[in-house]
Amino acid sequence: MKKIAILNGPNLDRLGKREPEIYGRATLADLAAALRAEFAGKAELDFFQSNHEGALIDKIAALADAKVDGLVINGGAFTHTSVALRDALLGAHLPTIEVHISNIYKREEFRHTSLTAPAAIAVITGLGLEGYHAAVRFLLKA
Ligand code: CA2
Repeated sequence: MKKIAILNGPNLDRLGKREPEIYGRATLADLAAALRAEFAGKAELDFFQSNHEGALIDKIAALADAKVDGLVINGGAFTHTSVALRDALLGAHLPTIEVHISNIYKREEFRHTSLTAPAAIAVITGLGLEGYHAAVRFLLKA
């Protein structure tokens, strides 16, 4: 069975608890439950969330060492700021899909740049939590 990691960056632990008009009402636990339900028996899913840049980087290195089959990452605001996260992803050489719940291109100018996107096969932005499902589906076929 393929192993797929799902990484979420800063403040995504607040999902469903604030700003429902942008991010919806489902929590990160709801997302994990929905993904586990869809991919039961099809993929081994490893969920990780951190508000700390270094913790995300350490996790990416560990996933690279473990040679997981795919990575879905929502780097949150680090997407727009972190050269270190980009370097970690480029160095990991893992099939990666970048996901954003909101459409970053409909929002403030500073969200229009993703430093991490060049490390990804594709970016899914604006499909809500469905983006994570689509990303895992793609990685299982890839
Ligand atoms: O749309 C996305 O998924 C983002 O990656 C979310 C980040 C934002 O900085 C990116 O530009 C786009 C923010 C995550 C904050 O999530 C919250 C969720 C609920 C309540 C408060 C924050």
